[in-house]
Amino acid sequence: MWIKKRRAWDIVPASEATPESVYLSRRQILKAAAAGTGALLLGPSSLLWADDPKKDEGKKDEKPSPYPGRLNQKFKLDRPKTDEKVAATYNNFYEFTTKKSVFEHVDAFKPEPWKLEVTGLCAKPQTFDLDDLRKIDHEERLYRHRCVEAWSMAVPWEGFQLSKFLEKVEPKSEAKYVRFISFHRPEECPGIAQHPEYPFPYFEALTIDEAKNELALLATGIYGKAMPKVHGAPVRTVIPWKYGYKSSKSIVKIELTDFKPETFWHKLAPEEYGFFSNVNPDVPHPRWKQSSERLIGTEERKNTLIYNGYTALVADLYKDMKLEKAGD
Ligand SMILES: Nc1nc2c(c(=O)[nH]1)N[C@H]1C(S)=C(S)[C@@H](COP(=O)(O)O)O[C@H]1N2
Ligand SMILES: [Mo]
Repeated sequence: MWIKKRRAWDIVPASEATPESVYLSRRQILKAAAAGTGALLLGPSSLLWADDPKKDEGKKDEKPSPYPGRLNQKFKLDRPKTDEKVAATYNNFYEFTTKKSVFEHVDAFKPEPWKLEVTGLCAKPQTFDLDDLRKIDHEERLYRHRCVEAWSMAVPWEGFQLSKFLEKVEPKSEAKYVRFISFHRPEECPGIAQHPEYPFPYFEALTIDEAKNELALLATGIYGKAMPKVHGAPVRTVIPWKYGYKSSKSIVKIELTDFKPETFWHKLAPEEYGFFSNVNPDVPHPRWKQSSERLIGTEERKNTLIYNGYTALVADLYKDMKLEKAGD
């Protein structure tokens, strides 16, 4: 019975990101001091008390929350938002299970603390922790989200433009592609041992121009809160004009390359999943015809839109290319 567990849409609250261990150990030291055990005399920890040690006592160690970000009015939906619980109980996240009930398999997943390394062909490679990411100005964007399995949802993401984030590392002119690597912790992910045929960690990629497109997001939340485990806590990409598998969940590394990187689904089935994987109603996948889609929750069917309805913002990226295959 899943309701006995932590509900799938319960998020890791931003408050859990506070260095509670530091806070507790400070209180423990204070307690020890009060008990006269002389802890304060033990080595350099006493330097902690250069300022008044009591001034933070009883105060919660709170960080400003970036959620919800300011709604970016430019991105409008042509359909109602998907119900939050529906979106959080129907997911693809193969590290946990190949079924849609990911929420029943994420108990062991510990998305905090976390680090995101940005490396490769850039002048300023850097590693970001969650506090660094949450300090970046967040916005909320309503996007359609379309899986190649022909279902879709429409959700409010919380995050910032990938382009703005990449500026921080100063990509070199030789950087032509951007690779995204997801986390790899088999001990927290029951799906990994169950499916040795899958080449985890999950890996994906975009051209640098796609990554710089204003639609491409680095998301740290959804529905006005920090990202729940099922949607790819604590940080993922959102590439709304492409099939869902191009949006990588729970990423730990972004790499700028001068070569075209291999991608997870292309490696497994190159005939079925191309590199570009733009949503295209006219090009069927061998198992799912793409002309229409099922809206999860309401089960309504809608005609699929080329580029998932984002033509005005992305068509220029592909104007000189001939794209034919489902994935292309
Ligand atoms: N690391 C990782 N990222 C992933 C996947 C996955 O299995 N592992 N599945 C992809 C697929 S197929 C889809 S449709 C979307 C689903 O995102 P959602 O569950 O938040 O709707 O995540 C994508 N990102
Ligand atoms: Mo998908």
